[in-house]
Amino acid sequence: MTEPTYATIKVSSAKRVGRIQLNRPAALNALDERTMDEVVAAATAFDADDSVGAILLAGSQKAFAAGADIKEMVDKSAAEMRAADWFRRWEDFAALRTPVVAAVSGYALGGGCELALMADVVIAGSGATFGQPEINLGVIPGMGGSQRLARSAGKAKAMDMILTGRHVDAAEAERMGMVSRVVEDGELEAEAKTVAELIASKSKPATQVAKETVAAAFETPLQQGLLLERRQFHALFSTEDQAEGMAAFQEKRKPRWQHR
Ligand code: CO8
Repeated sequence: MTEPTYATIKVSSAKRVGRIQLNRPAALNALDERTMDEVVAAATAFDADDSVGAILLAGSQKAFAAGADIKEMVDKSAAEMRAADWFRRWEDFAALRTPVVAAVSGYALGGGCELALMADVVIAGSGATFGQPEINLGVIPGMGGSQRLARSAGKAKAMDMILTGRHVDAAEAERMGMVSRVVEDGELEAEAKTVAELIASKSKPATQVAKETVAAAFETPLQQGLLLERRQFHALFSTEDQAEGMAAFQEKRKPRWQHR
């Protein structure tokens, strides 16, 4: 099978981690239609690949992504925006079963911030800047920001960021619950890789089910979520990895995951 070639992203894989790097430096990784298609296509391909246990999404040092591509949107009519429904493709990204680790350096604005919010673990460099500046363009977030920011950071912070368009630095983003960890900029790449490789080294059915179950917490009432968790827990006893993991504990050795 020939590997797909991409124009706006760089894709590689090693140690069970599939890596996608946004690569439109001249536009600060602004998400135009082609970039969105390529990110979703590459992530979907990794998701279907048994040899990939985590996806690492990165930008450049200056920008994770500076938002949806304003130049591509500037002349669009409401009818064209509605017909193209550009941002719907991110539903496929949000539905990935493989855990996604985002390594955020520099600007994560608008769609870039929303892309980070779609990741499961967000590692930020200390110089990273997050923001939803769409209000300054006369629009609102369109890739999930109003919903996901409110869920991860709460109403007060979501309203503050979305209504004022103000940027927050990595430390504030971490306090707000948008970010899992902040590391020195120089350590970002290594830390994100370590986290992705660690997740990828676990049992794939277990990480998939863990992601799915935590994600359900944002959709379900507590009792339903707790029931789902117990059912998922029970179901994992049908995997070879559960038997292996518990046997390895008893035998005081490292588990050898079969990922099934
Ligand atoms: N789209 C297109 N091009 C961009 C974008 C963008 N979002 N961001 C930066 N660029 C381009 C610049 O135009 C510039 O190109 P050129 O050299 O050809 O003029 C190049 O990248 C470098 O940018 P700057 O010269 O501006 O770099 P600075 O270091 O001076 O500033 C900033 C960096 C602060 C990041 C600045 O570029 C900026 O403010 N960018 C826009 C940020 C923004 O507003 N993002 C939100 C976009 S809208 C969105 O994401 C929501 C999508 C939902 C829409 C809902 C519709 C249904």
